[in-house]
Parts: sequence; structure tokens; C-alpha cells
Amino acid sequence: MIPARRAWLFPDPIRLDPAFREAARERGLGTLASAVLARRGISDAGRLAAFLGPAEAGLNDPRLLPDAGTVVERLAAARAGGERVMVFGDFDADGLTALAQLVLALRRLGLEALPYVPSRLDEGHGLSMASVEVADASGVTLIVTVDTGSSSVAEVAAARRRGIDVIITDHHHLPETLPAAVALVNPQRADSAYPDRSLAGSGVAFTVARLLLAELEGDEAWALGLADLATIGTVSDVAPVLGENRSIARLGLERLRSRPRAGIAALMARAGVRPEQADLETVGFVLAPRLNAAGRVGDALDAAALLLADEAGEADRLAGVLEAANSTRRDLLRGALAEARSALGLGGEPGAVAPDSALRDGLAGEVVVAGGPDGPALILRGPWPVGILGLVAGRLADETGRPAIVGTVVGEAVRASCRGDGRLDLADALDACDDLLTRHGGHAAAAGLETPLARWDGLAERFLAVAESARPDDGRPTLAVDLALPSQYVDYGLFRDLARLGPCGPGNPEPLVAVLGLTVWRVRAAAGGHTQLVLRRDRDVLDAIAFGRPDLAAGLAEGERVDVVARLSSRMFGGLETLQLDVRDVAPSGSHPRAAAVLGHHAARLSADARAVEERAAAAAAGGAG
Ligand SMILES: [Mn+2]
Repeated sequence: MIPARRAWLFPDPIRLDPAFREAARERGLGTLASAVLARRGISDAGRLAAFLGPAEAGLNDPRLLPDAGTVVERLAAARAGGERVMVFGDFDADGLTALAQLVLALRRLGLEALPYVPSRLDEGHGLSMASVEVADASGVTLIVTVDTGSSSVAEVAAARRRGIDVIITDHHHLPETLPAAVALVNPQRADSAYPDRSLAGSGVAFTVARLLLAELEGDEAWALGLADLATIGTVSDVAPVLGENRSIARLGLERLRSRPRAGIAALMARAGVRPEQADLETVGFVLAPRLNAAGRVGDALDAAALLLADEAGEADRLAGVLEAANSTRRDLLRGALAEARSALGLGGEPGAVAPDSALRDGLAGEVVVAGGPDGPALILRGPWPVGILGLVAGRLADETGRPAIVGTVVGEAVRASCRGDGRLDLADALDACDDLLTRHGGHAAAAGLETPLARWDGLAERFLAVAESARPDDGRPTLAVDLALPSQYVDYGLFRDLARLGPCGPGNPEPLVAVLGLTVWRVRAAAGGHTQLVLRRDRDVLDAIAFGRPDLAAGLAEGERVDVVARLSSRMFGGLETLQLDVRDVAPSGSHPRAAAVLGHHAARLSADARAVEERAAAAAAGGAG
């Protein structure tokens, strides 16, 4: 018998608002799927209508953006005066897709728009002094930032001194002192009347493009065609696919599938993805990593050029450059992970290779680990490029269920990326280390920091203490369950209902169902390290597949009683669509107290029903006799 690999988090009971329940029924959505939606904040009739209605209806009025009027006026003046405008992006996929959208929108308005992407290593985040100098030398009189700039007080002041206006469009947290920009379009502003605060940088750029096209060209519909780019940035930035972001994703996927722009089509072709099958996983695992790879190990400007390309030959050439950057990134990551795992005593992955020294870019040195292997957090630094630190930290955190800080030495300092375990709030934890840091930023799940090399050990010690105080009793990674049901309640109707929650992605994950009270009927290893299962319930069986779980084939015996957590999926079998469980974890049936409670409750109700039937039969018999 195999114990659960993860700590299953069962959903709290929820009472559905009667009007909401009624609205769901009218739209043909069952109670179980309605409960999942309600737990995700779609809990009244109005929100349900927006969720299930047409995608466009879920977009907000762009004129509600802070400083919307000023933005329109300033760009109208720029167009009238034939000004040259620089669009300053960021080097990640959110910044690059935001940049492409605004460049395309400004060009559509007849403006001359120059894209500028800073270097991750030399310029870092925020509007850079180097870009202000380039703007000045190129006769630019207006800079529009995307996905960055809210903290760039000195750089905006420097631009002003040179007679260059700056419009900031961004979604990052605002500092106390704001830059003296002409406009600061950031839904995070305390005085923002914009209804949605979860837009990514590319979502803000999309909304600004809608604003400008509507107000200056009377053609907002054209701007809606940028939704594919906004979708890539939104997913890449792990912004929740709910609310306006979900509407953007629905519009964007439609565009990606039906008429992908040249650069995206070329990227998908090289990755072997058919456009009509694109979903948010394609966006998150195929498109975003390739765009990011340019900024990590190459030149992010190549990715910007790819997004702006309108000719297939040029798009294909640039897609090749990004494909190569992506495989370099993959090799670097594999090597760094092998080194990190071995230094941490986690055991290596078979086939992992040490990174090619040519890829090291002059980096040398050994891996330094702080704290023991069983500590509350993993803290290490090694000879790795800045661009892959976040990827290494993310993998280590995923694999071990512990927060991870992964750094590299840059000059006299250590730069590091931090990824959380879903429990410890990294922003709070780093605040507690503030006096040891040169700078830090980020949010609960992901953050970055820089500290003088001499303070690294002190930082590690402090962070471990903070993490220790927040350490969970159960060290296993968690698995959030959306519904817990006796297996009899799982059917094709539930699968269809849950499919209406899509598109799924960060913040709106694929619903997971704890299917309780099954018997292993058949179990066999499948090619590629998977396990195929046939699970029996009362009257019939369910097909199931557990990807990446070869251990189940060896560890489960036929006849064993199990509970599984699974995503409901369907597959074609003999010309028929049948339900299949995409199994994420398996546990002995009833081993989780909540699973036992659900099964016990169900059994009690069944026996109460049986008793009622018996009593009715007895009463009928008695009546017949009397
Ligand atoms: Mn962003």
C-alpha cells in the first residue's frame, strides 16, 4: 500500500447563495461545479453571468484606468506633432508582450515607435539611465514604459531634465515616493478606480491600447486583436486567470488558434505545436519559456523583434534564435539542478550532465549551501547565470515542498531568486531580513534579492530562523482538492460542467476531485514512466492514468481500496468519448480523516435510505396484511 505523496487539502464546506444556485441551474451548471466556482470567488449571479457569458463582456472600461485622460491627450499631441516615441519594456515575457502591443498600437495610430528592451544583467529592472541616453540621442521626446517604471524616480527625473516626457504603464507595487511622470497608469495606485487589480503588465498595456485605439481612432476592435500577446504575458507572470484576465485569455486563445501572428506561428511550428490545439499550457510551457530564454541567456531584443515581425521568413529566423536560446537555457538549468541537488544531498537525476563550461560565461566557483539538508528552507549559491536562478529555485521548491533561495555572486554582491512553498510568505520573510539586504522585491510566492557577499551567511541564518517559525508539521507538498466525492458521483456530466471553468491556469487551476472509495481492478506500468489503472466502484469501472508515477505500478496491488485525487478528462475509445481520471495522487481509502468522513457520511446515508426502503416495505406489508 502506497501512502499519499502530498498533503491533501480538502475544501471547506460552502453555503451557496440561493440566487446564485438558481442562476447556475438556469445556465445548466450543476451544484458541484457551482460550488467550485463559488470557492474561487464567482459566488453571485452577476459574476456567474460574466464568467459564462461572452469574453468581451468581461473587459472593463479602459477610461477607468488612472490618468487615462492624460495618456490620450499626450499621445494625441505626439501624433499631431510627429513626435518620436520610445516604448520601454522589460526583458521577461510579460514585458516583451506588453512592449509589442504598445509598439503595434502606436504604429497603428501613425506614430513612430522605437522598442527598447534593457539588459537583465547590466540594466536590471526599471527604466534605465542607458535608455534615457539612447532616447535623448535618438530625438525621442516621449517614453512610454510597459510592465515597469513605477519606482523609477531618478530615471524619470533625468528624462525630464532632457526635455523627455515619460508615461508609465505598470502593474507592480508602488513605492511611497512616486516618479514625476506625465501619467502613471497602474491599477495598484491607491486612488485607482479601475475595477480589476490583477492585470499583468501586458494586461495593462492591452487596456492602454484599447483606450488609445478607441479614443484616437474609433477602432477598439483592432486593439482586441492584441489579446494573444496579453495572454502570453498574463500567464507568464502567473497572474490569476480569473476576472478580466480570464476574458483576455479567452480572446487571446481564440486568436492564437485561428490566426496566430507570424512570430507566434513560427515559435509553435518549431516546437511542434498545432495552433488549433493551443491552450494555456502551450502558452505557459512552450511560448513563454522561449520568449523568456532570450532575456535569460541571449538578447531579449530578438524576442521583441519576433513578436513584431510581420513576415514569415524573418519570423522563422528569429524563432530559430529563440529555440537555440531555449535549449541553452534548458542545458544550463539541467546542469545547475544537478549541481544543486548533489550539493544539497538530494540525489541526482539520472542523465543529468554538468553544464558546458562554454555556457558559463566566465562563471566559476563551487556550490555553497547554508544550513542542513533537512532545514526549513533550501539556501544555496553557485556559479550560475542570474537568468536561471529563479528557475532553479522554482524546481527545488516544487520538488522538496520547501522555500528555496538560489543565488550567484555578481561582483561583491550576491543576487538571488526566491520561490515559496505555498505557505511561507516570501515578501514578509524578506521584510524580516530587510537590514541585511541591499534590495529586495516580489510577492508571497516569488521574490528576488541582492545582498553584499559579506552578509550572505547572516542572511541565510536569519531566513532559516524565519522559515523555521513558519514550518508546517507536515513537510509534504500540498495538493489542493476542489471536490471530495464518493466515486459514485463522478460522471461525464460532472466532467462537462467542470470543463466550463476553463481556460484554466494560475489562479484558476484545473479542478481536482478526490474520488473516494475505489478498488484497484487492474494496474500496469505504461511506457514513459506512467501507470495505467482500472478502478472499480459499485457497478462499473473507471479508467485512470497516473503520469510520472511509475512507483504506483509496483506499489499497488489488485483488490486494494484506494482514494485518488484526479483531474477529470475524456478520451476517445472505440469511437466513444469516455471518462478518464488523470491521477495526481493515491492514498489508502479513508486514510485522510476528511476522506473517511465523506465516505462514512455517504455510507450512513445509504444505510438510512436502505432502512427507509425496508421500513416502507414493512409498512406496506403490514398495511397489506391489515
Ligand atoms: Mn510583469
